[in-house]
Amino acid sequence: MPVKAVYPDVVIPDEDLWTYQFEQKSKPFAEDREIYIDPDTGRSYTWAQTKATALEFGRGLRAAWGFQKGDVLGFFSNNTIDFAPAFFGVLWCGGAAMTANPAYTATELAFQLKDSGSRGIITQAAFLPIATAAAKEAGIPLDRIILMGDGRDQQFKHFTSIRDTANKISPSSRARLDPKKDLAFLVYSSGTTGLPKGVMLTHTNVVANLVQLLDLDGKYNGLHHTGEPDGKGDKQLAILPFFHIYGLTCIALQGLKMGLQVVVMPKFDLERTCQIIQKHQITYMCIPPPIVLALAKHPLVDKYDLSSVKWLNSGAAPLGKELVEMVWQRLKIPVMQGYGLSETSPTLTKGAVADWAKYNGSCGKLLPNILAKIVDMDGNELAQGEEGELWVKGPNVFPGYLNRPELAADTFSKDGYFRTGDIGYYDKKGNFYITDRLKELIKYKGFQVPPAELEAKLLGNPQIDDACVIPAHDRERETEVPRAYVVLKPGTEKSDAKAREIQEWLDAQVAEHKKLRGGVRFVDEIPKNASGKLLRRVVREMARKEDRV
Ligand code: 4UV
Repeated sequence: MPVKAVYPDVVIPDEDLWTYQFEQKSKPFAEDREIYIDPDTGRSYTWAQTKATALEFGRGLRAAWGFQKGDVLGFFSNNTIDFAPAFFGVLWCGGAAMTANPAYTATELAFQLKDSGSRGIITQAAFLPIATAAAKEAGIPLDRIILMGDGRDQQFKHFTSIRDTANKISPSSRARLDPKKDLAFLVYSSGTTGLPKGVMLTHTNVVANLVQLLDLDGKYNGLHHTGEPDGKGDKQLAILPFFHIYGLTCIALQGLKMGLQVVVMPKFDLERTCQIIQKHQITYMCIPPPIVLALAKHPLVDKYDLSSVKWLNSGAAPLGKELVEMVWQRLKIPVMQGYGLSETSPTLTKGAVADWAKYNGSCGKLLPNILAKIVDMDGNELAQGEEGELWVKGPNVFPGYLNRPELAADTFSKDGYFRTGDIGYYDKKGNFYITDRLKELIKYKGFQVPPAELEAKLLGNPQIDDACVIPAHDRERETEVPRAYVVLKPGTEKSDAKAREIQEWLDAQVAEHKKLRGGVRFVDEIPKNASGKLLRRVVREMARKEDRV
């Protein structure tokens, strides 16, 4: 029997995201409540301003470009308070927002623009050199690049000026959507294997995950638009990027729906984080494990008063129990874990704050309406306590990868479960533990690094005969790092200098988070099975031995 969430089911409204966020008859907080706050400039959006700006931008986009239902706009930006008003503008038109990591190279961005069929790009002035190069490569006219954030550029329109044409379009002409079919977001993930693919997230997927999260965070984790520490309600620091599903749903969207304030940081910096926590009296944060590490160990932390923080949620990559204990000893802040994937909008399991110490190491319990099973290699269901692959079913699970129907059979089981590619087990109380990964994905500080992408580049090097990239473990930084095992062409000298040369050659072609921080190792052959399939597990064992994990 599949495992059912211990929390009672919740009702998922059959609504698109705009209706769910902006058109409810009653709302528990005032419309002039500030939601998105820029700590550097003091600029902010209230709930009502977010809606009004999105509406104007949507009307402007439709007037200027004829942007309509089914169209895609590529978001290439780090965090800014303009992010949510801009993507809601896209949703107003009936389009989908595709998000890309602003650390990408032009080629990486162009791939995603082409693959998603993006009609334009919204970015910030600092990213224009890459955005324009990628637009050229993807065949997007340069007048389809618009800006958001504080920077301006003479050549490119800011999204506030595209809004000037809005009056040509009626405010009541919002696109009518089928929430179960129409897409709200296209985020990219390499899934269990291969290159990044467009994860199609429907309006229902995202609305469902918000309803599921709200139930847990409101009832068990004490999040509220009024209350501690000053009666002004909970306030989160958005360190996680909005281009990644964890930041998009669990911060940008959840904050707006619950009336929680979101102080938006453009990019992580430890000292700035501590300053903002102290100044803005931040009450909770969603973060990846390397930031838990910094809070546990970095000397800077002692200079600041972080006592306003009620709890931290760590996710996106594995977290060591010891660090959780260290944060408690040092700061008296409970750390719990959440777990999910881009493909599940994202949250599948989350801890309740009262349980953090008792179930340290667990990623929490299934959110309402989710069914799960742990299976062996043949898909047979395993019992409680037994380790296997985690399969899930629920309203937040995506329908498939964009333009890749041939992947459906590998992505979903015959009985409709999504195969996460993660290995774990659950205990008697329904707490889940993620212990390993079956799929080839590497996570550097929570960011995806698809090994297939790096291997393809390595194989294009004339000095290399074969290559395999696997996750090595960097204890100092509490993260996985990509390491390449390489077979050199006969006669090529194996030396430290050659390893460095290959590493630098590859690093120059990829985004910052994909760099071969785990180094290059030379081997005589890459282990393969009889049909020539790479035996990654064997290579991973080699790395584990070397790293003594
Ligand atoms: O697709 P993605 O990049 O998505 C994420 C999502 C992270 C989330 C989501 C909801 C939360 O509440 C939360 O705390 C974090 O990262 O990568 C998905 C893969 O990341 C690994 C796992 O291999 C997924 O398949 N992963 C995500 N969370 C954890 C994790 C975790 N807590 N422990 C171990 N691995």
